[in-house]
Amino acid sequence: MMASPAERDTEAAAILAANDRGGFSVPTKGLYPFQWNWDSAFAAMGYAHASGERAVQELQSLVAGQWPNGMIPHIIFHRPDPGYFPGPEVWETAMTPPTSGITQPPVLAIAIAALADRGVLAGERLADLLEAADRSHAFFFEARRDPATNVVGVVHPWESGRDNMPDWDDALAAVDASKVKPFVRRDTSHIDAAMRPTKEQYERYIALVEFGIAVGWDQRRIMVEGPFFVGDPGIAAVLVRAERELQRLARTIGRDDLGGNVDVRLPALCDGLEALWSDALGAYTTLDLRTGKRGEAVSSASFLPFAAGVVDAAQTERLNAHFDRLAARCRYMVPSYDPDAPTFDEKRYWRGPVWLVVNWLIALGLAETGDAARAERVRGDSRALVEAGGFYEYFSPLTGAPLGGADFTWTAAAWLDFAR
Ligand code: 2M8
Repeated sequence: MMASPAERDTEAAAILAANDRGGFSVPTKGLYPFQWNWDSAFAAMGYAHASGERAVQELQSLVAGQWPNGMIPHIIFHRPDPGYFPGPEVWETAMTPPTSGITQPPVLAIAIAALADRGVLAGERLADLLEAADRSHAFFFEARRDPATNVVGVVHPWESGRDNMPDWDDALAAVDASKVKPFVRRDTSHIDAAMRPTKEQYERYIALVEFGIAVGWDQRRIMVEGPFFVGDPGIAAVLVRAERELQRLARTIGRDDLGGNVDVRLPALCDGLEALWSDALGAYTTLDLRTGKRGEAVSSASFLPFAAGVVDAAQTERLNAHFDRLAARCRYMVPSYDPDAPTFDEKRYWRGPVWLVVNWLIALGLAETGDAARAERVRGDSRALVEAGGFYEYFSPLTGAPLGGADFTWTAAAWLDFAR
């Protein structure tokens, strides 16, 4: 049902309030009952529209889960909830508060910058959050960067945030799941199984968790010896942008010590991102760091390097050609996977549907490179999706049908801060 922008504003604020668990948000009631890493960073930018204090709290509660090695885990289990699998008893990380054992795209510094620029985050609290971001970026550099290529990769598809994107298929299929004990998924009791990853994929997701447990969650061993390590243009591009934001803010507040390591890390990270450019495809794509195989189709992550400020003129031309081809095929940009690929699936999670938070970062990058028209296509489509369909987890790029969980925190935040 089509709602007016003002009605959607009210609904978005109500969703953020309803998903507030007292200082941290859950992505949505039922399906995801804990705090998720990149969801929270986007949520903070949404909360800032109602309360700067609440926005700052969201980031503080996120960094409360940071590990001694600097990793900010992908889930923080502040309170038990039987409604999600795998919960803390499966991860066995022995952290306080209990957490998962992997990370997610480091949107944190981007959110810190947004709050600081709005004037709701300053002084000691800003410095403390920047320090947490710096330690998290150092973790990526040490434990998620292939030293030979400088490519930043993920050790689990869940780390990418784009869980079942087809580019992970081959590397995931090679993971041995024969010893995984039987388990009961909870996601398919909340959502139609046709919109979620398959059973075979879930078994391998759990096999990767069991590998982490077997090596005592030694994050370098997981990168070097683990069964899955794939270069990810999504996480690599977000990290480069996050490093730039960290450096800018550290300089602004006269704390060069906090941004000092960026000088060392950034050139390597930019080289690593360039190593994810596929000339055959004319786009950034994944690179399996065990086998050397590159992803063969564009995904929404192919357009994220615009926000990292690394795309040259020749690359822009080739990415624009893909963008325009996708834009002609899809009523709503940006599909999470190439609709011309045989593995595209209009409804299945990260294999095709549009996600507003990815659109948010893509549009930001396009606008910064001076491409107002394509940026506006992405923003306008995002707005139209919510106006017609509400605050769903994801949407069909072909019809705009709302999919996945309802009343979603980051979709509400994306509406308030980007799409409307
Ligand atoms: C989805 O991932 C979780 C695992 O982390 C799941 O399916 O159980 C992804 O869309 C991820 O990007 C997101 O952060 C999370 C919570 O919204 O859900």
